[in-house]
Order: sequence, then C-alpha cells, then structure tokens
Amino acid sequence: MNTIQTQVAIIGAGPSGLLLGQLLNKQGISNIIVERATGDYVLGRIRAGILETGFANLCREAGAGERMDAEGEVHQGFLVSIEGKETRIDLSDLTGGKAVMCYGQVEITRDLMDLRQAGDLPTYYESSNVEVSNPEGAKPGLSFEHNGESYQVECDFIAGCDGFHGVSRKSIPAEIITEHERVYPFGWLGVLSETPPVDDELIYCKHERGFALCSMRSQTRSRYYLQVPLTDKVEDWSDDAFWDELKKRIPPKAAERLVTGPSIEKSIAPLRSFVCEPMQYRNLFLVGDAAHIVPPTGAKGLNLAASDVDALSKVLQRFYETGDRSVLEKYSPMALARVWHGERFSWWMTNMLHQFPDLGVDGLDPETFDRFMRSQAEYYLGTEHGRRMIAEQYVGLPYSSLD
Ligand code: FAS
Ligand code: PHB
Repeated sequence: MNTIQTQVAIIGAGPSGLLLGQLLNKQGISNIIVERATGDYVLGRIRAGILETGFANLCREAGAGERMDAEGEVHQGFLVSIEGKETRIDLSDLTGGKAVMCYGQVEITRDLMDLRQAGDLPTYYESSNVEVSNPEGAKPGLSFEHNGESYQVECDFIAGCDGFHGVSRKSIPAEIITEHERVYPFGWLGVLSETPPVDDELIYCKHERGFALCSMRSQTRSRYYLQVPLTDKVEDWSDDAFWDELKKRIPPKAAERLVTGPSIEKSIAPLRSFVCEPMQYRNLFLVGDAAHIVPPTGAKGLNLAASDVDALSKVLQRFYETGDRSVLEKYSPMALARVWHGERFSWWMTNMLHQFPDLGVDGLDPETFDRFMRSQAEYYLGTEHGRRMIAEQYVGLPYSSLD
C-alpha cells in the first residue's frame, strides 16, 4: 500500500479539478488529482464553447490564459431568431462593455493539463476503485488503484470535481442532501465540423420544428445543435439529414450562407436541471457538475463550475491563512447563491426557445405553453430592459465574495 499525504485531494481531472488544482498550487496549497479516465479521453469530450468574463479571468489568474487570449474570440453579442426573425443581444452595449470568450472547453482543459504537467503536479490518470473515507472526520481520506498499485491518501479536504456520475456526491449520506431535478423531454444533437461558421456570432433559433444553435470553435471549425426527441439515436442522423434539418430551422439568410461538411464529432446529450444542496459535507466539497447540471441553452454549465472553483479556492486559502474552520461553512451558500441564478436563467432560456412536445411548465398544454413563451420572447427581445436582463446573465453575474 502506497501512502500519499497532501492538503487537498481532488477527484476528477475535468476543467473543475484542473482549474482548482492550479489555483491551490499558486496559493501554496498542496494537492493531488485522481482521474479515472485517460487524458485523451477527457480531451475527447466535446462540450462547452462560451466562457464568461469571470471564467476567462480565473484562467489567466491560474496561468492558463495565454493561448485563450491568442486564439479565443471575444464575442460582444449574439443573435436570437424567432421563426426566422432575428434580434441581436448587444452584450457590450447592455452590460457596460462586458463580453464573452468563444474558446472550446477542450482547449482550456488542454491548457490546464499542460500547465499541471509542466509544474509536475501529481495527477493519477486511469485510476480505479476511487473511494472517499471519513469525510466528516478530522482526517478524511481517499483510496484508489493505479497501475496495479493500491494508494491511500491522507488529506485535510476532498474536492469532488468528478462530474454528475462521479463518486463524491454518492459519498454524502442521503439524509444530508436534497436533490432538485427537472429532466427535459428532448436532447441536443451536436455536430462539430471543419467548416467556417455561418455567422460571426452565435445564433439561438426557436422554430416550430425545434430549437437549433449555430456556434463555433474558430473561423474554420463550427459547432451546431438541433433539438431532437429523447428517443432519437445518433445513428438515426446522417450528416446530410442533420444539415437539411438545420437549414430549415435557422434564419433563411444564414441557411443560404451555411457551409456543410463531414461531421468530425456527432453526439446526443440529454438536458436536465439539477442541483444538490448543500454542496459540502464537512471536509468534502462538491464542485461543478458533481453538484449541479444545467441545460446548455444559457451556456452556463462550465461557467458555474468555474465560479464554484473560485469560491472553494478562496475558502481554502482563507482557512490555511487563519486556521479558522468557520470559513469552511461559507463554501456551499457562496456557490449556491450563484448556481441558482445560472439554473434559473438556463431553465428560462430553454423554456423560451424549445418546442415542448408534451405538457409544458405547470402542466400547460403545448399550444398554450408555446403562446406564453412567444409572448415572453416578444417582450424580452423587444425591449431594451428585457435584452439587458438576458445580457447580464449571459456575460455572467459577479462572483460571490467571501466577506
Ligand atoms: P466533468 O464531467 O467535465 O469532469 C469530471 C471528471 O471526473 C471527468 O474527467 C471524469 O472522468 C472524472 N470522474 C468521474 N468519476 C470519477 C471517479 N469515480 N474517480 C475519478 N475520476 C472520476 N456547458 C456549457 O457551458 N456549454 C455547453 O455547451 C455544454 N455542453 C455540454 C455537452 C455535454 C454532452 C455535456 C455532458 C455537458 C455540457 N456542458 C456544457 C457542461 C459541461 O461543460 C460541464 O459543465 C463541465 O464539463 C463541468 O466540468 P467538471 O465539473 O470538471 O465535470
Ligand atoms: C457551444 O459552442 O458548444 C455552445 C455555445 C453556447 C451554448 C451551448 C453550447 O449555449
């Protein structure tokens, strides 16, 4: 049995775990990361594309902002198309100059991985049988197997950065937590293609055939999504079928400009709203998707993970500076205050822009619910104060402070 001693044991080498590890390391707080997959597998998951200002700044603070600033694209607005009628949300004009960074989650994860490797920080990929022990005690622990060897980690704290299907949330006694969940009656079929984006900015489209989103990763790589029934399988969708359907849902001028090509990645993601409260159990802290999930309509998932990381790194830094354990209890309320805003905005955008095949919210029949949503879209897109509400949430509300 190999014994490792560290101050913080991090489970998961996704963006949450890697960013937290970097920030703790900069504060002189020792940490290890235990990840069940290979680094290549982690990088193979094509996910988010929009970084809030706060997240971009945190990446710079962690020392991982150089390539993002060189290759990422600053977006000062995005378009919303309702049955082909376009409205631009002018983010910068409506938020006093704020914007978002268009830079793929894969890229920022790669940058953080490279940084961790350059710093020779302990990271155990392809680990198995990861188990949390004694999270409520004075000496929590973690055990795992790696390269045929068994490891026991003695630490002060455990950060569960292991995503929705990880082990950390399951390590909290069920009677301690409350789970809030809304599973949506549809999914997103996503395609990545080496084709030029259809526009300079993102286009969120509401259409009677279903939602569509035109996004991008660079000027030569595009990301598109279609709302599809939960019964669809990715093999049901040829590339040609995908492009034909996308053209029907996006604005006509965009459809004329659309450059199609072979998909280099194609997958269907289910949509859910989920929050676990509280986000901690004494010395075990849940971070990112381990604690919450949002439908990607508001581009909040990865960004909420970042604000959790910000909150936890501030709390742990203050604890190690002062030895005052009471500051540890601030993490969950600090993180949740911002999580619920992101959850509400993502749910609100999803209701407004998707077709609900069965009962909508409050058990309304689809037709009535759709009329409510059209009225909501008309008001919020048709008024400056309505567009400002959308813009403020999209660029990201301020991070919670410790004091
Ligand atoms: P992650 O799930 O990214 O990482 C968790 C890590 O923990 C993984 O590497 C996993 O292998 C590891 N792990 C799990 N169990 C473990 C165990 N027992 N032991 C050790 N390691 C373990 N967000 C957006 O903002 N915009 C989007 O467009 C968007 N699209 C998405 C599409 C899909 C299909 C999915 C699933 C999510 C999407 N998201 C999007 C949200 C997504 O980006 C997450 O918010 C982000 O990955 C959260 O990062 P982490 O909290 O690090 O969790
Ligand atoms: C993406 O580019 O993957 C993306 C962008 C914005 C969203 C969701 C996904 O709201």
